Amino acid sequence: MQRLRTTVARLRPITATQTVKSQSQARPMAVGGALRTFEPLRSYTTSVSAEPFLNGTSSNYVEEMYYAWLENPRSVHKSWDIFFRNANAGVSPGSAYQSPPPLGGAALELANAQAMVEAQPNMEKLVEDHLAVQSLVRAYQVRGHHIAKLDPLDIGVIDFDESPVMLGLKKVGEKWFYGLDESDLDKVFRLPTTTFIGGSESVLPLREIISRLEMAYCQSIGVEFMFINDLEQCQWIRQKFERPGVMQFTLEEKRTLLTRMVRSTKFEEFLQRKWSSEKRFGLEGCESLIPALKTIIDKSSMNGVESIIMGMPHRGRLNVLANVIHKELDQIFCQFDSNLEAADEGSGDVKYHLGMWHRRINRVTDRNITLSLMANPSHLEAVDPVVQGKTKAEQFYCGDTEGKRVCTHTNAHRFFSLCVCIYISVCVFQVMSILLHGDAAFAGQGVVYETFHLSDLPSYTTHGTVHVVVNNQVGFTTDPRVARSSSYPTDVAKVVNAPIFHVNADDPEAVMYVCNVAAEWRATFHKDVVVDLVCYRRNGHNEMDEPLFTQPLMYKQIKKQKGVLQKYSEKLLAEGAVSRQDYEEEIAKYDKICEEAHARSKDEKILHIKHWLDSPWPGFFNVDGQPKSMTSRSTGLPEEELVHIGYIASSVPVEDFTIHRGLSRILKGRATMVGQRVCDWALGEYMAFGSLLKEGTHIRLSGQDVERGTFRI
Ligand SMILES: Cc1ncc(C[n+]2csc(CCOP(=O)(O)OP(=O)(O)O)c2C)c(N)n1
Repeated sequence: MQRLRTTVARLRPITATQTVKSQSQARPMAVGGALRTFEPLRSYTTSVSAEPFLNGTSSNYVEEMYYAWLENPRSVHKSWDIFFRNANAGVSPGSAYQSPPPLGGAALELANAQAMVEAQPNMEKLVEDHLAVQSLVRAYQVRGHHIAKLDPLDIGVIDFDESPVMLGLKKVGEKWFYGLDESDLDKVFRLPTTTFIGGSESVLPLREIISRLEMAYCQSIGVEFMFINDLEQCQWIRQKFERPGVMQFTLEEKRTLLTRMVRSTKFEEFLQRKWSSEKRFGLEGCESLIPALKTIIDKSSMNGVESIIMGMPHRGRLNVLANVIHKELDQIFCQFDSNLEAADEGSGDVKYHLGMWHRRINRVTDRNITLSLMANPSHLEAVDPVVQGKTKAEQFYCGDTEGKRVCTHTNAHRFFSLCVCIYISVCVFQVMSILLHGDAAFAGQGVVYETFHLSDLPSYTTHGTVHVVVNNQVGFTTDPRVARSSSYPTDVAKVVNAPIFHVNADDPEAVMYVCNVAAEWRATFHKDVVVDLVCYRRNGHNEMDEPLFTQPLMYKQIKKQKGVLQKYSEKLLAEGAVSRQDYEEEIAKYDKICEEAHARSKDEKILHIKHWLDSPWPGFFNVDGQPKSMTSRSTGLPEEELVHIGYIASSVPVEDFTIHRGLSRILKGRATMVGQRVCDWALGEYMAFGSLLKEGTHIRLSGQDVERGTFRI
């Protein structure tokens, strides 16, 4: 009812006070008697205002009746059913009304009404067409991603044969699937409240409806979200992708994007030029990953995030270290020098496994941001829960309990802080995580599913992780069709109702758009979200591998493929957004940066592990950069303190609280042990936890049975 009222309220301006226009004039606005119908077929001859029962407050009632009738004609009284059928068929409101059937004469009345309806065959078609348009809109929202142009190679590794049928435009005989046909294209339809394609228009011709749905759902972005069981979240996503003109970028944004693409592409080219026979697990084919991550970081910084913890496997790791985290290039390049000596144990082969920590100013927002890429083992996704654990811990110690900036100070403080600009220090420091994945590993490793299940648990949530999948459509040498049973590698994310934005990685603007939306989603709903970068892998799994052995057709296509930087620069040059000279200067500038860093890297003789840590660990190293000696203080406690903790562990914490008899026995047994100066394993653990708590150290026991204390009593 509430929904109906809202709908009616929105339609009020076009209700009973308007007089009916002639058929040609009236198009495309629906008018008169609140009838949610289609103008070309309406032909009232009397002013609606001439009918007293359609005016004033009764018009609200009529409207509600009408909408209820549209949904289900049997839900209203028969007399209203007849009235609406007649009115919809073009009978004037005065004549459309027929008195309710008297007792005993019902059959006759019904027969009359039926006759009137049958005399107006168009009315049924009207309702059918209207419902068909609603189904069509919904079909695009649900399955538009099946026919979106997601694959830069256009080789269609996913088979969505049934899609055109589902989208309702497949011909079944002379009609399309939902019963519309080409003759309906110029008819005007009222848009349902579940779409935003109209912008400020509430009615559109069918031709325009289809074209706008195609724009929103079937270009470079495929949005998977209709499985989400929250109406507000679905509406939020619809408006982000459906509103006309959402994908527009300023000149400055386009140039920044181009610069980021230059750096991402030229970094890999530089490594290839200098160390052509070294493995580097290059990013070629998914260069837009770098602007994608930078966009998520910029937007999150804008939303108040000050620390971002990231985890990723090997693909593009060096590029992320260089161009996202901003590790010094000479520190990266020196890793390729085989004469480099490890200063400490474990320093070998660090470039794909160790992490990095860096605090700096975000250039777009001018705010501080700390970026940390966690160390990872070779086991691809195994780092995922570790990233979440670190993020949770940082959030705990920063007081970030909700994933958003909460200022806890009073008004007086707020005024003071504004004056002296210390406001950042009194607000909660916000921490978030970003996880990167490979397509095969994302679908194949169970730890991904397990990590998703932690995402909404009160004790584990990190208030939303942005996941980015480098979906190069191959896992080492394995094709998707033999690597997973789901259509997309990302289907696993559906278990937590995370929206999934598939995007063609050869369209950097579309990538930037979805990354902005993903970061906003996290800031708005504090829930996980997935960006699936559909791309390709230009070389083999590593640069030494020959992919033509196992994927000959795919690699024939890849060899013909123009690089994404070339495509995007050509687009901006054609638009006049950038001049050729500026573009070439940008490339030369970055090449110079790389060459200079390369020259400096030759001076590095010793590899220090401290340059590759993902946390600052102040106080861990001495001034020479060496770990301080590992001594630990005595942790013993006086007996009276242990006895005190033991007795606390044997008591009921709340007064007048009745506990289970079995538990009471356990507590008594514990008190006896304390009195006898003996201790079992569980009491020993209790004493350890108690002493830590007593000195103010936070303890978190985590696992399925901690509430019962299965292994503790
Ligand atoms: C847990 C685990 N299983 C298997 C491997 C072996 N392995 C290394 S890379 C790789 C393919 C990964 O493919 P994908 O996730 O698509 O990433 P890509 O290399 O294509 O970027 C495999 C199976 C591994 N390192 N760790």
